[in-house]
Amino acid sequence: MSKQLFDLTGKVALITGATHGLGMAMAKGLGFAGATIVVNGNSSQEKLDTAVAAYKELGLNAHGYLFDVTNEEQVIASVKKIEKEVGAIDVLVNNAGIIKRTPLVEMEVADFKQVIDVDLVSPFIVSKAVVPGMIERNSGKIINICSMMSELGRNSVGAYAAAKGGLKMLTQNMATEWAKFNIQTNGIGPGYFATSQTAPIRVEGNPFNDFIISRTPAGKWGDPDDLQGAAIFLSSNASNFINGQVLYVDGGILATIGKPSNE
Ligand code: GCO
Ligand code: CA
Repeated sequence: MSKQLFDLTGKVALITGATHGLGMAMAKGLGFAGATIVVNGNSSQEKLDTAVAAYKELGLNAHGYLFDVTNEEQVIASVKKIEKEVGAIDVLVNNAGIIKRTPLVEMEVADFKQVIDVDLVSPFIVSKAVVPGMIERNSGKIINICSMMSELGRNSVGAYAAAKGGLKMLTQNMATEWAKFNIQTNGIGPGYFATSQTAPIRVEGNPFNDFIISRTPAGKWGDPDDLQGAAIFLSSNASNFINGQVLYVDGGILATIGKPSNE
């Protein structure tokens, strides 16, 4: 019974930006729970093919689609293609994102806008393309990948924080508009995870590395696979009455103010 609640057999899940990092970890989780996974990448066909091969190596049913999530025309055409070739999209994970670490006074407006475009506007673009089908079928799951920066500020990541804070509110608004169609829209807010995105700030001896470890009650960086459970939960029948929530998977960062360095 409880196993069935989390079973994704027969479901098709589209995960944007799933060629590496947290997107890949969550896509693997959905695949292990039985879903057919549709992997979106943007940088190159070669990188996408390598990723799809890696999923298949694990025995997962995976398909790759190359498109730019900020380009509405490409998104609409790709969603049509996916629904024709793979099947109706039951689960959408809006994961693709970028970060630029520049203090606000030094940041170019064009760079600020690019971060907003990828991290905030694209979840709207992709959802807008996928949701009409979900409304028609009266069923769907949308997961927006938020961040610690949906709740907190930090020096040099102003555009990213503005986008991720916005994405939290977009999640609540999607829930407001779409819950009545049996579409559950929620967010996952990863804490600090060991990925290529955080590689520049994760170097041994870097004060930021020590800071994150001491700031996190669990005392370590997250392992991307730690996100699988949250992704499966919010994609499955186990979350059928959960709407507009962000589930933070952060080793306890948001639970505490932290501790002085001598404790
Ligand atoms: C940073 C980090 C974060 C993480 C993550 C936190 O520079 O503070 O890169 O932004 O990437 O999103 O949830
Ligand atoms: Ca189906």
